[in-house]
Formats: sequence, C-alpha cells, structure tokens
Amino acid sequence: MKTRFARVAVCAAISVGIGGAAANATVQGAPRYTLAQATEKAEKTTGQGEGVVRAVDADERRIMITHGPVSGPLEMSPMTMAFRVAPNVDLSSLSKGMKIKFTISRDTKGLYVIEDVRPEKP
Ligand SMILES: [Cu+2]
Repeated sequence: MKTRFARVAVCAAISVGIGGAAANATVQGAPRYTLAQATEKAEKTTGQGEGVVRAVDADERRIMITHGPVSGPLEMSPMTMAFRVAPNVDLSSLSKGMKIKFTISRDTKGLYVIEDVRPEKP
C-alpha cells in the first residue's frame, strides 16, 4: 500500500511539471509574435510614384526604374535606381520602356521594396 501511494504521488508531480513547462512555452511565444507584428506595422511606411522601367531582372527579382518624386509617408526625390520587388508582383507583366505607377515600402532593414506596380494606360 505504502509503495503504491508513493508512485502515484511521483506521477502527479511529473504531470504538474510537464503542464507547467507547456504553459510557460505558450506564454513566452505569444508576446514575441505580437511584438514582431507591432514593430513591422510601426516601421512599414509606403509611398506612391510614377516612372519608366529601365530593366527587369527576374532572377534577382529587381527592377531598375527612372522615377519622379515619390510621395506619401515615404518620400523620395526623382532618380534612376534599382528596387527589390515583393513576391506578389508579377514581373512577367513588366518590360523595358513601360510607364508605370508603383507603390514602395521600406522594410525594417531600411531597404526599399516595390509592393505594387500598375502599367500606366496610354
Ligand atoms: Cu529612388
């Protein structure tokens, strides 16, 4: 009787230990996720511009654009530059010499990314 009681007590202690560890993992994971989302929202600003496509690099997912002034929360002076292009943008619809309107953002590392491209209708 005595031995059996002892075993039950040990099992109960292990259960509590495992339950406690799982609860801790959940609590630790949740705030980290929320913080990452909040940081991204706070730092992701966008701007609108127009320009002409100078080159399309589908392999590197970059395009070179000569653009006018970019306005919005995110601003940029007119220039010719290369942009990284977001995964949702269809690069096959773009070609050299095409006039476009575009939306850019700056990611948390300070790099500019084209989020959206609309060919300008003639
Ligand atoms: Cu620029």
